[in-house]
Amino acid sequence: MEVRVYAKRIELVRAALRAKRAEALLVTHLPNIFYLTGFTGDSGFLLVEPERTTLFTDGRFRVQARAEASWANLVMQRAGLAATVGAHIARAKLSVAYCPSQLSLATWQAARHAAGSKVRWRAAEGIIEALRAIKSPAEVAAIRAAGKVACEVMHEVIALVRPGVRELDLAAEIGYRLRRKGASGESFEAIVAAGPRSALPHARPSERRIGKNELVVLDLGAILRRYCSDLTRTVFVGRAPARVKRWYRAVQNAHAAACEALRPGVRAQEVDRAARQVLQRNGLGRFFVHSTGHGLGLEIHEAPRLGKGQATLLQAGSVVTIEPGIYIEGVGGIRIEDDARVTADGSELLTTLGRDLLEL
Ligand SMILES: [Mn+2]
Repeated sequence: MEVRVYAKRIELVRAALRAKRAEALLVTHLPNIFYLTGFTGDSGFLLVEPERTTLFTDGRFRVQARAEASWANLVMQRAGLAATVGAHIARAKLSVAYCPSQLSLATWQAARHAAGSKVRWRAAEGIIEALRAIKSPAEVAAIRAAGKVACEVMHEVIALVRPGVRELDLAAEIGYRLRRKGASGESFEAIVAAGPRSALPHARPSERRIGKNELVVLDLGAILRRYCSDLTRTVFVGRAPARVKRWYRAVQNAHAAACEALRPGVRAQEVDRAARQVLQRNGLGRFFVHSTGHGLGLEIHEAPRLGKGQATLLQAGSVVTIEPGIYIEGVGGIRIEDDARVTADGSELLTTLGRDLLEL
């Protein structure tokens, strides 16, 4: 990414800081540090100051930090990262905003101790997350590419689903095939859950072998150019009985209703409600135990959240999952999940793999 991309993001942070009446922002969450600088090291803090941006890291990342964020003021940690940052803040005499949910108590105490009693700290959640919620065209392109890889692997792995195959075997195929197609890794540990285990929304793949006449939920995602995708399909091994077809159609209709509701200017909770109402009308409301979707980007779960009570107004440029599902204990589960972009006047699906029920 070009330097001016980071410069622009940092200017937006400074504008948000002025509104919060703080002079600097301490950034401790690595995806946020990457978003503002391009630094990919796995240890570091960032301080956005009025006239400069200071990146704190240790000797392991000196060369990398110079290469990735040569424009930043680079400070190598001495005693510890938090103490180094605190001492820097004390010298600069700044009032500092920080994000409590992204700071351990130990780090917070060490930084505050080193900064001394004169520094004014202001808790401020979500400043960078609000910026990250609106994707640039380049970010959307990366998520779209990650979604394409996910769709290709889903298509291939569905062809491997048959009685006798272990969930773990399919999960291993998913990880391998994602990487072979250029992913740097999986957005999360893939879910392969068959039979009654498909009723666990976040089942971990097990030794269990897929049987005949079972639902199988596959949930996977690729990380490409550091951006995540997230895709779920549910298939049936054998000929699906009428009730499974009915359930599947309800989830499919809930998915379509949520996609239809997804547009700029609506509240996030309205998209959730659109999906929930379809399932409720089909008598399945109580089996929908999670929210309809979540933002995704540098992280697999980020703003905005599409759930009950989420009053955020959706804006063009957000990328979210749409993933209604039902989970019937002892029987099985069905989830259909795609990634969608909020456009100027509606939404567009970034993952396009077919979503009709496959009977294998
Ligand atoms: Mn998801």
